[in-house]
Amino acid sequence: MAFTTTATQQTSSVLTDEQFYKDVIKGLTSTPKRLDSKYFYDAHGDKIFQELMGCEEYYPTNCEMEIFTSQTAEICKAIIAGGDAFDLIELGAGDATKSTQLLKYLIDNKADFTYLPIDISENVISYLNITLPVTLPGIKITGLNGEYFDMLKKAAAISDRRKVVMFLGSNVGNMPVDVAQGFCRELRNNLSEGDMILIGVDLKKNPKTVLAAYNDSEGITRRFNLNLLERINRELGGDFNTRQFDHYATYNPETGACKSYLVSLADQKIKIGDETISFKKDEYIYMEISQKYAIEQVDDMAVGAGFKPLNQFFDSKKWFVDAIWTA
Ligand code: AVJ
Repeated sequence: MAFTTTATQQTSSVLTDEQFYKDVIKGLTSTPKRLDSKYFYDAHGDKIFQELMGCEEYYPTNCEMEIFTSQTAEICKAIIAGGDAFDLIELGAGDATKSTQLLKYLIDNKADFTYLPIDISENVISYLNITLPVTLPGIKITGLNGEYFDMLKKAAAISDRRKVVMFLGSNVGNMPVDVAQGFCRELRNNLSEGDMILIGVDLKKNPKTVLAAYNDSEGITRRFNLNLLERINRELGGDFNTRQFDHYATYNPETGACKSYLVSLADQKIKIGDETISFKKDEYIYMEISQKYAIEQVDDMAVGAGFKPLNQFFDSKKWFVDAIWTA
């Protein structure tokens, strides 16, 4: 599968170049320097992330795919048991390969639902709007391009049916634990009693296994990170030389935080529009967190946010969990 379409019929994008520029300058003038990983996902980043998902060392996709293919009926029955007609909302849908397993089962079993994928990538949303009706005949789909909560509110304005919100692939890991907790609380506040969450969480495991997923031997993760510098060059008129930056990933088994950085290989000055950003040799940009959880923390997060844990589905290695929570 590849994102090649450029046609659009999505609800308008809310990510402007001005916001991107402001966030980049703010991040790179902070101490320590940082960039927001949500900006990884332009058309190039989407493609590199797809490569990464096909890479042996990047296990989360394979684990969640195993869960969705081996326990499709159990998961879908739990969703359907919550009530008749519903909106199936997916936060950060990406290419929807994993959710397609569930969508297909729901359509085959005549469940009455509309699929509302939400994604920060405009490229992803136009791709899904065009391709899913072909691969899944009979699907009702409304793609929403933008930030999670903006689009969730939009979804609530479109329909007042029961909501089932999927937040898969350990997307929740892109937030530190306390932020994730607040995010789940806000999610709960945007939902009503009887609504559901299906959340995919990457679990703590052998630290070497985790680290290898974020420091793969082919260097795909490296390219994925460097692409954000290239995106800044392309869209904001930056002059980063990506050969002057190195990818560095760390995993702390105590906290479960896997973090990645780009390290400057020289003293250098970067121009972005009218701004000049100075780097010292060995100075880093903090790029991303991919938080891993102990299984006990997953129910705690649900309860802390005001949800009731209903179900947990594991892959055979117990490296990943998809949990259902009810509001
Ligand atoms: C899309 C946020 C789930 O953190 O595992 C993969 C992104 N970054 N490799 C993750 C990512 C580097 C991914 N998520």
